[in-house]
Amino acid sequence: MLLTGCGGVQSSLAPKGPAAAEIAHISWIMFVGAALILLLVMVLALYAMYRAPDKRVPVAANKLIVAGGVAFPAITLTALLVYGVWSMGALRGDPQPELTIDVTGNQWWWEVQYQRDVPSAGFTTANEIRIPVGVQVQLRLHSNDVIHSFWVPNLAGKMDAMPGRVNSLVIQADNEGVFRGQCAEFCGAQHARMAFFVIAQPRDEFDAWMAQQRAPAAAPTSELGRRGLEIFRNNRCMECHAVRGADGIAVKTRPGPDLTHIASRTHIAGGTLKNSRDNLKRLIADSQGVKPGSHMPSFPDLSADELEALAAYLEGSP
Ligand code: HEC
Ligand SMILES: [Cu+2]
Repeated sequence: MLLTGCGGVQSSLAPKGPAAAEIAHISWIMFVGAALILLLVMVLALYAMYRAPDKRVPVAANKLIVAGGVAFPAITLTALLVYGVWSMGALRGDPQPELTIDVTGNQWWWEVQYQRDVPSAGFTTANEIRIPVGVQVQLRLHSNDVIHSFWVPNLAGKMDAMPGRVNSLVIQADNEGVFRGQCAEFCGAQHARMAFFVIAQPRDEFDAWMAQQRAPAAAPTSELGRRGLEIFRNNRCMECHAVRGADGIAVKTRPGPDLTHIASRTHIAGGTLKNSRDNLKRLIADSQGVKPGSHMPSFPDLSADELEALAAYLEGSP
């Protein structure tokens, strides 16, 4: 049990960016301070219990109460409050974000929009936020339904995503890495399967990824892929999913994740499954088994061949 806490994955005690480092610092100060005070109280309790009565040093009760019960907590808590407020200021600081990303909570997945204000250059992905290493990135947090909370413990504190309001959170990763995050506010049946990944990459890799995402999906070249696109068109998939390039509509909001370059994502269904052909087929056929209650219907009537074609089309490979 104790050792599972030491891996550093999704742990605020393993900070990988300045905001998280500040939070970890406060946590340690509070932990050590509380441990010292507990030690003091225990020593006093043991003294009172076991010291021979005739050898005890008498202290007047009201003196003890005024010193230990009023003055001491007032001083320590005030100091902690001042330090906490000061750190909050340092956390907010004066961000100079190089990049702004719109992240929208949905029951139960995250929509991620790059350059939302410039539709011709923008693109949309899901449950995966790529950022360049070492720069401040501003996230504008929205919600389409209920209150969610965006939390990547290795990089920053929690921030609510609320309907009708835009909250801002600045994240920065000091090094390359993949940081798991999760919705941190109970938001319904599949709240626990609403994870996401922040992937910090060197600038050139990030720019290459941006360019690749910006391009529309290529038309399928294989027979299987073409069949997959046809099945995709004929099964209501497009009512909920956009694939830029497949339907002639550049950017349009649909209730489900944008599937344009889904092959490039590491996971599907809010971190529930690794992204593989088998898992794509499994999710499409049995979404309600994988994520019961989710807004993606199961398609149990698709044959194994049809599922294979659909997955091949979505992966953009034969
Ligand atoms: C009624 C709307 C709706 C329809 C119709 C629909 N989907 Fe979905 N789909 C969703 C939603 C919502 C999600 C997100 C589920 C979640 O993770 O909670 C999703 C998730 C997915 C994902 C995983 C995407 C990711 O990045 O996590 C794939 C792949 C997918 N759908 C494929 C399909 C295919 C193929 C069809 C047609 C056979 C289809 N969907 C029909 C709503 C729909
Ligand atoms: Cu949630």
